[in-house]
Amino acid sequence: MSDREETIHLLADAVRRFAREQLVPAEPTVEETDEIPGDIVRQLKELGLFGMTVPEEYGGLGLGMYEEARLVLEVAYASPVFRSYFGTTNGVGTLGIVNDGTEEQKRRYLPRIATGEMMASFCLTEPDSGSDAASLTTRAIREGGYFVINGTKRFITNAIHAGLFTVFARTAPKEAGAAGISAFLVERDTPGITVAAPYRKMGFRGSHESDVIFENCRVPASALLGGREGGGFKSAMRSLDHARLHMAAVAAGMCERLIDEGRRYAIERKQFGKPIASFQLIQGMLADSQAEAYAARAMVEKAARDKDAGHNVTMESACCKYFATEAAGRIADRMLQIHGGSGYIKEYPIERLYRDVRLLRIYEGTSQIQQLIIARELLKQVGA
Ligand code: COS
Repeated sequence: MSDREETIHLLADAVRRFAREQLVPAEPTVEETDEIPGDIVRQLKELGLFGMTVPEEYGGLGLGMYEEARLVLEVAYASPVFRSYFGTTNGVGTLGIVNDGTEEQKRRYLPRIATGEMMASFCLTEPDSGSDAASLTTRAIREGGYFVINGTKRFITNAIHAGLFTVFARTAPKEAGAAGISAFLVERDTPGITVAAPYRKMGFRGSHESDVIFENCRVPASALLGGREGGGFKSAMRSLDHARLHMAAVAAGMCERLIDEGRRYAIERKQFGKPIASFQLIQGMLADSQAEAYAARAMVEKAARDKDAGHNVTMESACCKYFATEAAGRIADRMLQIHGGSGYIKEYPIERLYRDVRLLRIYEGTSQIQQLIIARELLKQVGA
């Protein structure tokens, strides 16, 4: 094992223990209070998790995709809400800067993001532009050395905590389509930004999503990501390729937890004079789930290694996100079924995890969008 591999191995081990010993026991409190306790946030920072994707020269861990996936698989054993707190920041909230930012932009933001001092949100979705991201209508109009941004962004994760927003806005008329979209790095204290109260959701309590409204929000031209107009859509897609692989790792980590919950209950619970784990119909549900969880994990690890080797993984990350999140949904359903009536009450974690896992098939591109991407890339391979 190289020194680097040894370090990552130790870190993954520390994250594994942290998830199981600290995060899992904190889940009921997070559910009740809708907040992640300050002590846990402090420990997430100490582990360096806010800086996973930030290169070492800017104070982050500078992880490759495989290394990132390893940590995410461990942390996602606990409620996905914990991951959401730092993972969105240094996922879609930061990847645009890492991939496309100017040197000045990297120096200004990445060190603070890496320590968790500054959180970052990704503002792409709008009330009338979700899956069809290229149809967004937020405008950024150049006025001398400034751009004036107007528009509403929807479902923005961590907006109430964020110090920085990556905002996608149209700098060219609608007819220019995706090529007319630019990205801006907008600081929270810029006049003209309103962050609405967080939504009340089906699950994911402890993670906060809000509308962010930009009204005549004037930002200097230096806020333009990469200093270049028109590159915003491609930058967003590139960030999403990465984030979808990360999300597949979240789903694969959750699969392991869900199976542990189902197995534990199946061993404890007795009916017809025996633990229900001894019944073959229960075993069938466990076996199908384990096979799918293993497949999800193997896919993520393979695609992550391919990405690290420099391959384009647009299709593979869509395959991973699609398969792993759908598998997690099926597994949550089976594990709840194993719990029977007890799965439907709030006493067992499965009821909450079942609600939480539902979101994975929707955000960062629905399953149907992943299908479209997979088919598009497959056809592209033969020039069709
Ligand atoms: N990486 C780099 N460039 C990409 C890309 C990728 N993964 N995907 C598309 N592009 C480029 C294309 O090559 C094209 O550029 P050219 O015109 O120079 O060829 C441009 O971006 C437009 O691509 P396309 O025509 O495929 O865009 P569409 O409008 O058809 O949209 C989908 C494509 C549906 C895939 C996109 O809108 C999408 O991902 N939607 C879901 C959005 C989402 O995930 N939202 C979740 C909330 S954000 S957390």
